[in-house]
Amino acid sequence: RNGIGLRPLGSSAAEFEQDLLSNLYYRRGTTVESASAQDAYESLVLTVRDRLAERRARTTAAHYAANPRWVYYLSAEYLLGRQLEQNILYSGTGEIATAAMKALGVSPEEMDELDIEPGLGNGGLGRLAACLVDAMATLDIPAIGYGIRYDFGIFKQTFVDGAQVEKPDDWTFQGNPWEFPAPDDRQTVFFYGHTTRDEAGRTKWIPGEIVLGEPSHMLVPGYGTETVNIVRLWRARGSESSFDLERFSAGQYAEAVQEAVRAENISKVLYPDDSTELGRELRLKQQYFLVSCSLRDILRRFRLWGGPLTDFPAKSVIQLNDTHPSLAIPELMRLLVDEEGLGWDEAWLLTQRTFAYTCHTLLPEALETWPVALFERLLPRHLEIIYEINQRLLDEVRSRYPGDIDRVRRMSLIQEAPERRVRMAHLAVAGTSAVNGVAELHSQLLAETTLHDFATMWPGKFRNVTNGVSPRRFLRIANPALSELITSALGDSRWAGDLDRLRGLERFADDPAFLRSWRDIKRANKARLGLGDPDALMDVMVKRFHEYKRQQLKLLHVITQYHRIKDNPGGDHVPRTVLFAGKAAPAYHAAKSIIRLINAVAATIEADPAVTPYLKVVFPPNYNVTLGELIIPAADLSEQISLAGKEASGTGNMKLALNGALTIGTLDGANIEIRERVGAENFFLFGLDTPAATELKASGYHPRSYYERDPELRAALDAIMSGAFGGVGKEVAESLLNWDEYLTLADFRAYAECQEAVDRAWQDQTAWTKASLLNTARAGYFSADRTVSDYASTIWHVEPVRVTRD
Ligand code: 26M
Repeated sequence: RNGIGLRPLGSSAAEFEQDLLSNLYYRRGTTVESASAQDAYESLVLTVRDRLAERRARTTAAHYAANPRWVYYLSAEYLLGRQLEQNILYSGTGEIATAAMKALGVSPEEMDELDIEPGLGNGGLGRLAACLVDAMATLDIPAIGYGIRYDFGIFKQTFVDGAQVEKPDDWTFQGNPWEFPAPDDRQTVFFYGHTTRDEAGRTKWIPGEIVLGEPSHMLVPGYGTETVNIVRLWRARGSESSFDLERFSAGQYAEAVQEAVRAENISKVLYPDDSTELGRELRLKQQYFLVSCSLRDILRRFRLWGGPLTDFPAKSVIQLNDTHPSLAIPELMRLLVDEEGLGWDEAWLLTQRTFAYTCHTLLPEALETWPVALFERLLPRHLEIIYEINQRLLDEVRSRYPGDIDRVRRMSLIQEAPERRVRMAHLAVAGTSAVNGVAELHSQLLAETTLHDFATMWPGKFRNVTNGVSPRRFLRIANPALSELITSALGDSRWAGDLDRLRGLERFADDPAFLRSWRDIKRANKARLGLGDPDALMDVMVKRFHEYKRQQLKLLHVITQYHRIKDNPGGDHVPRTVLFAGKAAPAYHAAKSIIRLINAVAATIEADPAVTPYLKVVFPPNYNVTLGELIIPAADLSEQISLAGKEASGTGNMKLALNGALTIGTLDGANIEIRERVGAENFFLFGLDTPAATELKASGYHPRSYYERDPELRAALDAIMSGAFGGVGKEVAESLLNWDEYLTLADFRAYAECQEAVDRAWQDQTAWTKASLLNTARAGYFSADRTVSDYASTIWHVEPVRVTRD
């Protein structure tokens, strides 16, 4: 028996198989003869899960004994990806699980197909949260990720006549065998109502609606360690009294459940928005629901220890993933002042010391603000607290900058015109002790532009923590063939937990046999993906659709290539497969038009036999983590072509470089750091930099002048305007010609020339493969383990707690 009083689960194939059978009989209640594939899958999940649950129990024991400072990561989104393969890898059950599957007559591939990806996020921010919780566990940091268990995740993207059509993602239709419900830990959440003062002068919030938050958790094991942390996800429920039996008995069935339905709608669906504001009441309710449940849970855990409240920040650091959970700041103030009876100043110091804030954008329209009127109705006490915070903030501004009325107006938590709104980013900066951007350039621009006044007043608060990605998910699991080659070259697989070790690959950069293996694997990954000729250059642009990311720039270049091939059918064109994948927010019409136009161009090219030998455009629908794991290892070229100064970091850029794709990119986000590390000679740089883009906008930008001066650009836009692609996409061309917010036309020529350099480089396959290898070898910095270790040492000030085997 080990330290937690359990006989450890067996590590032999026979024991694993026995446990699998037990689960099939006793948990699923079926037999080998009548088992469905789903029965086999769920039994397998339970068998793997039990092994992690045992580690989880030991982790909890170790954490309680150590009484450490905990990290609480608050995020409205988690894009965890499929769980089965990762949990088999992390639990070290690969061989015995494969043997047991064989004995049961099922294949790993079949089991993976049944493993549904929880799509509880939109894009980069949600996947970053998943990579960071993975890395926290890997580094033995005591941590909990808090989030929302949406009934419906990010919509499923389908194409109808080339246009995006959204379908609901009922991801738990078959249940979710990875999840542990914990109804005992449910919390009560208030909404609406009003505030009153009692005799002692304390404020009380009398709510108008009460909703329950029911938690469940998924296990987050670390790689190469015994630590198993959790993400705790809240689901909204009506209280027991929300069912109106009287009405039901009177036959008013809809009315009888309306209160419960209203409550449950809070966690019904993920908002499919990415960086465009949309001020829906239900969204604000979601945010407060997450914050209220999580903070009460954090305080409950703190009270288990029993120390004085003044020690709260010594035992807890709460990281806010963007402003989505920033209501946690006034909520903690409310709990400390109204419920615990602390004085304002003391409560404020504790609050500031507890929180840190990560900003993920620079786009002003993506900074959250909420109408004061909505706040007043939904969260009356929080608005009072925000006013009080604002008063003290602006007093400080006035005393630091006497007479500077404009600065006071700019820094206020309240925007006055055209309507009064609460600025959540200002609240997040005021209420935290550290604010970070997600790449060097982003952090610098935040301090110089978006949050300049705050950075001037509190320079010590502002940091950079460059993003990173999980090397396990995006190299070890996504690219098994390359992983094996790397392991055999380096002599062991320690690189997956210590990514700087990839440096050791550099000594194979001139080894012809090794380069041949490297290239063969890339080719096999393209064949596995099955989209286009595996000998063609695989040119990949995968990310959410947004005008600032400039999928339209890539598309204009595709049309130019099409024209060049048409004009010179016998030329020695480099064969390319151009792959686009990504979703557009359902209400983002301009982005959806670009999707529709890409599909129309793809169809036109596909129908032209003179062009198909050289150019193919593919657009697999429904890009998600699982599809990314298939596409990224197959990429030769990584498109990172956002307008400089707009992409906070990017993380797809890191995943692709790690898998040996060469980047064609602008000096934006983390592209800059990738280029510095992999070497300028292994990176295709083009386009305006941030100062040049700012300058061009300021001096009056006329997109039409580029159209007029550049015949190829003109031909591409004219083709769209004249209906060459089934009449589709005229609004895309018009918007570029008349406005072109993101300087697409200004960067077109530089981009086209840079793509010619790509073609030339591709013609020397040995040199290309060497550059590919060097991208992988030098991408170690972009491990999420490094990111988390930066957070731990510069912001969280936390220490690892080792979990022992017995
Ligand atoms: C806003 C309002 C209503 C509903 C949803 C939203 C919303 C949701 C997600 C707004 C923004 C959201 O995400 C922004 C995002 O993903 N940002 C990306 O974060 C990555 C991780 O730091 C960076 O690498 C990307 O550059 C950045 O665009």
